[in-house]
Order: sequence, then C-alpha cells, then structure tokens
Amino acid sequence: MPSCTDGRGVLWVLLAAIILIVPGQARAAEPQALYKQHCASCHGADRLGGIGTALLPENLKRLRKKAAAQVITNSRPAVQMPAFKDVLSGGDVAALVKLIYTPLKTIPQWGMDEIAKSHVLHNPLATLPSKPQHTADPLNLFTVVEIGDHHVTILDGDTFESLWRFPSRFALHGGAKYSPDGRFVYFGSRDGWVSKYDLWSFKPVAEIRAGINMRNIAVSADGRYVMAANTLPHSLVLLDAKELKPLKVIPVRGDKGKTSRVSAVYTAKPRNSFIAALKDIPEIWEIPYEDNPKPVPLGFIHNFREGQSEGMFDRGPFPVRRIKLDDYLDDFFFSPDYTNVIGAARNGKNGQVVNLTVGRKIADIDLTSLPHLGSGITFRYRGRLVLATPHLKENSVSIIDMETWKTIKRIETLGPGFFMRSHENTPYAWADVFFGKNRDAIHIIDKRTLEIVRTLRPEPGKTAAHVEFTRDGRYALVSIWEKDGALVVYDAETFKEIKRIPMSKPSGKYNVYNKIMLSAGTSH
Ligand code: DHE
Repeated sequence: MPSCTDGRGVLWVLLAAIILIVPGQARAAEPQALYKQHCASCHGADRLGGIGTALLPENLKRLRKKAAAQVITNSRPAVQMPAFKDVLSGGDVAALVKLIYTPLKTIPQWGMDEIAKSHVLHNPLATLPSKPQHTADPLNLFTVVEIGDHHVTILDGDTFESLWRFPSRFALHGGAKYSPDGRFVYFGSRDGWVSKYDLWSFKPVAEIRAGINMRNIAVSADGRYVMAANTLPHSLVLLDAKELKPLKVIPVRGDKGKTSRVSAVYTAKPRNSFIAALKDIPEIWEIPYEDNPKPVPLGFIHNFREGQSEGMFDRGPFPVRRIKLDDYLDDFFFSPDYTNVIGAARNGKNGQVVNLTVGRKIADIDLTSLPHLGSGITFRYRGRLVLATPHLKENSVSIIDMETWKTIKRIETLGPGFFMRSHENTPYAWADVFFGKNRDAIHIIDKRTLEIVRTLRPEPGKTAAHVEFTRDGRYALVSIWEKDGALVVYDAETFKEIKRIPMSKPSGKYNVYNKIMLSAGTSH
C-alpha cells in the first residue's frame, strides 16, 4: 500500500494528482450520467433534440467526431450552448462524443402526436401586414442560407444590401422553397424542422418538427400544402402551408412491410402532385393534392390502412401512387413538363428515365459517376432541349439530349462539381468545382458551343460553389464556401466582380422570382 511517507508513496500521490488535474488524461465518468447532467436539458433525454439539435448519428453526419469534441469543449460562435472545457475532462468529452455517435437501439416514435406537439406559432397569419414593409422588389430578394453559423440572410437583389439576418434551425438542407406568390419562404432542417417566414414583414410565421432526420421539403404549386421527406422515421408528412399544422403522416412502406427512407420530395406543378423517390425501395411515389384527383388505374393507389392488401384501391385524401422501378433512385431531375423523371441509378453505371404518365422506365441513360441531378439545369442547344448535370465523382459536366436520351458531350472540368446554374437571359451556364485541389474554381460554359469560356477563382485556395442569378439574369452570385466566407456578385456578361459581402459559409442562395417562375436555369 503506498504511503506519503516513503518515496514511492509520493510518486503514487503525484500520479493520482496528475490523473485528477490534467483533464485530457482523466478517466471519463459514465457517459449516460454525463449526458443526463450536461446535455439532456437542451438536446432531450432521448437525444431527439429540444432547443438544441438531435444528437443521433443520422443527424450528425455532417459533423466529424473531432469537430463534435471541439464544439463540446469550446462551443461555437452564435449558439446558446456554453463551452464545457472547465467542466468536462478530455475523457468526458470523448465519452460523450462516442455516446452521441452510437445509434439508438430502437427507432424513436415520431408520429402525428409528437409532430403536433412540436408546433410553434410565432405570428398568426391574421396579424401580418397586407403589403410589404420594405421598399425592395419583393420578387428580387435572395434567401441566403449561411450554414457556418446557422443563419439566413435576406438580400436585396438590386442593391445587394442585407435586409434581414436571423438564426435558423440547425443545419438547413435543400433549397429554400417559396409560396407561389413569393411572399413566404419555407426551410427544412436536417433535424426535421420546417419553418415558414414572411418576406413582407420579416417575421417568422410558424415552425413544426415533421421528423427526426429530414431530407427536404416541397411546397405544392397551389401553395396549400408542404410535404416533408424524412429519413427518420420512414415517413412523408403533409402540412397545411398556412401555419404549418400537420394534416397527414404517410408511412413509407412497400411490399411485405419493408420501410424506406425518402431520398427527396418535389412538386410536379403541371401534375398537381408531389413526387418522392425512396432510398431503400426501388419505387417512385406520386401523391396528388388536388381536392378531387383524377382516378388512376386500379392497383396504383395505395393508402396503407392496417390489413390492406397490396395494390388495393383507395381514393382517400392524398392517396399514394406507387411506381415500381428496377433500381433505386437517389437523386433525380424532371423534364420541364414534369412528364419524365431522370434518375441516377444506385449502381453508378447508368441512369434511368421514368415516364410518370405510363408509370414505368422508358429509357436507360448514359450517366455514370454519380451525376448530381438535383442541381441539373435545362436549356436549348442547337434547337434541342438538353439537360446539363455535374458529377460528384468525375471531372465533367454531362450534356444530354432530352429527346434521344443520348449524351451529346462530356465537358471536362477541373474536378467533380456539386452545383450548376444558368438563366434564360444569359448564354452562359456556371458550374462549380466542389472537390479536389481546384475547388476554388468556377467554370463558365457557353451554352451555344458547350465550351468552357472562362474559369473564375473568386478567392484562390477557398472553395467556391453554388451560383444563383438575379431575376433579370444580369448578375451571378457565387459563394465562398468557408466559415469566414463571402457572397461574390459578378456581372454575368463581363464576369467582373461587382461586390463582395462577408458571410458565414453561405451555402445555397435562392432568388424569389427565378424560383417561383421555375426558371430552367435554377433548382425547383
Ligand atoms: Fe444536398 C439540395 C441530397 C449533401 C447542400 N441535396 C439537395 C437536394 C437533395 C440533396 C436531394 C434537393 C432537395 C431540395 O432542394 O429540395 N445532399 C444530398 C445528398 O444525398 C448528399 C450528397 C448527402 C447527404 O448527406 O445528404 C447531400 N448537400 C450535401 C452537402 O454536403 C451540402 C454541400 C452541404 C449541406 O448543407 O449539407 C449540400 N444540398 C445542398 C444545397 C442544396 C441541396 C445547398 C440546395 C441546392 C439548390 O440550389 O437548390
């Protein structure tokens, strides 16, 4: 037994003191107890989130474990969470990180009751003004999502001045969506929150948590509904667009009860329906939202009542039409008339074209190396309608003829890209190089020749990504995709820089007019 009176005893005491004093070396307390004491009040006892984000591996995919440890230790700017460096040892932090990246044993319940209880009404519609409270052109506003510090900036598209900046939910993902008149903007967060803001009065309207882990949202073309696509739980959730009250939870279940995450949901305006692709079942779902949807062939409609057998007919409100495919669709794109869905097949070898009218695949398409179809654009090239898409795993932009479904050209780029944009009033398409050593480059492609005519490097060494045009197409806004990043405004004709606005990792930016008019050069 060591004692303080001999040399060895002193050594033992010193060792014990070092273990107690040096936080990085200390033994961690029990992770569950640590979580309960320090995290549960904000992040929820069940890790499903509260005022803080959900702490589940599904929600933390965008945060490396090392960065998570940093956040616990030092906090991060513009959040309410304190730094725990004086409270927790390095071992405690590591134990907590391990815990939050461990999947829950059972998939948590997030049904109608939980969704309804999460509803927050900030400003009832009846209290909002009847005309814009600012002098900017309401249709030339930009919504800029700043994922660096989880904020949103509303930018005047004529003066490029910030009109409003507010904190958003944690990790917004997917494009901002507008009401058909452009007055309201809707966001979806990876944590499942759907939020609605008024762009006339710059006030939040309502919020609701439609899922625990969400992909994206879509707003119906008539402006009456919002659909949220979840990966956890496996569901689609229909909301009343007015104040985001929940209307229906549609479990995503295929043959023999197999459930699936949703890849994404979009609105198909001419069809008056939502279209969703599934990640774990090779099917596309179409959900009409008209009051009296046209009858569709028996066997296509499925409403998932308990005990209902496969393919039964049920008109019910918001019925589901299931279109079965040969392969899964992770990412997809629509022809401008919304008749065809062009999807990237999971096998990475080709793509497929699915005709929504006949409800089946009509063509294979040469699309290898993970095309990022979600950010594809269309334009006319020598009189033919073409689709242009970057690839996440190849240094190219593919140009595909939308009649023959043949690849016209692969334009070689300086690296794989993520986003592409153009506008009806410009002869150019802008494509970023998102990955690799040239990720600071933006290519400008002439739509008339399919040649790269200029490569811009807005800030050498820093990622440049995601372009959006003003409503008249005169200016192109590019993100410097860094924590201390910026939005760089270019003259879309001369490619000269006009203005640089500091921002915190501005990801997507969305022009109201281009989005509501379904410009062929932007995402819908
Ligand atoms: Fe996205 C849109 C899927 C990772 C930023 N992304 C979309 C959409 C889909 C999608 C289906 C279209 C939804 C919409 O707009 O309604 N994204 C995926 C993925 O499968 C992928 C590769 C992996 C994942 O974990 O989800 C992925 N996405 C990312 C990122 O890592 C990005 C760069 C940073 C982030 O915020 O997570 C990112 N995705 C974006 C942005 C849009 C988007 C900015 C909107 C683009 C637009 O212009 O409309």
